[in-house]
Amino acid sequence: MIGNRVKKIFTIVWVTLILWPVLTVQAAVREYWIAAEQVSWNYAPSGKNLIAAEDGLGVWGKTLVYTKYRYIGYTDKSFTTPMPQPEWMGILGPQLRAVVGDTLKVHFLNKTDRPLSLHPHGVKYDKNNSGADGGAGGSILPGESYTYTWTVDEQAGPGPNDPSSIVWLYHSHVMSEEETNLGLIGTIVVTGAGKARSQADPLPQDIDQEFTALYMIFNEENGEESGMKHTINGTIFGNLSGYNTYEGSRVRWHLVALGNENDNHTVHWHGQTVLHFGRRTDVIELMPASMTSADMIPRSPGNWLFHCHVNDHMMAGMSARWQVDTKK
Ligand SMILES: [Cu+2]
Repeated sequence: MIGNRVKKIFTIVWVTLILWPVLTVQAAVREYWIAAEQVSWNYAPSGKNLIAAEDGLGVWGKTLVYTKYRYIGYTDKSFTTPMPQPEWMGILGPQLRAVVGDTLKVHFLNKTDRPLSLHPHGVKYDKNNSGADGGAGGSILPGESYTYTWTVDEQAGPGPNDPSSIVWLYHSHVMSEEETNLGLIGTIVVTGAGKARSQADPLPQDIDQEFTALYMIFNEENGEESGMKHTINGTIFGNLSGYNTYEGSRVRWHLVALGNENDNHTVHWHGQTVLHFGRRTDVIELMPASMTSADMIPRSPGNWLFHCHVNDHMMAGMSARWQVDTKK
């Protein structure tokens, strides 16, 4: 009798030990420290049209530097060391990452002169953590801080027809239209449960590299043409660097847009095609607040155009260059 009971206890202990890592490995609390700051932003730091030098910057080159507001990531609660960010992210705030099952904790500090917030798409939150809707985190005054807690539940992750990771926008939502135009925009990328490389590295196992692109027209001068900055990640006429990849690598492009009724964009890559929900294409349609992802395996090495295919937008500088090197 006693032997049986001992056996039973051993079995329970044994099963628990075996299952423990399986039950606990996925869930993580991922913390971010993000400040809103006033910055001086240059839409074309080279001062040149890097796509077609002979065309110049047109009316859009009249003024290139404006005061913008940005989300800047920091490494810890002291808000002293900025989080390193790849060049290709341009004006975007830090890219938050999570795996389904995780919790995101975002410590927000408003270093600007106006009330702001951080409102996420996709993740699960209550009213006080929505960064909008009159909740406690809906309007953070200058100099104040607030911690948002968001649950990355199954409904925040890839659906049955999605790739292994998907993209969501976040932005300020006190006066949403003004604040997104000021530059207070970032993205969240959520990887499906069991699809991440490891808890420390939420990049999906089936992907080598991920890029994000925001297609958006910033309105700097109340609709004056010279102030309508047709940007990719806040830059015009090829003034974005760092979209560098290799022939044969598995690349995922997360594409987002924001703005107004003229922010209807057709994202186009030269030289390669992408797979978008099972559809093969080299042009993807975006409308304001679109969020979508497309997979590419670059097949043609070279320095290629990445641009909006709407004629007016292309003429106004909505283009960048990206590089495909021969296999490593
Ligand atoms: Cu466009």
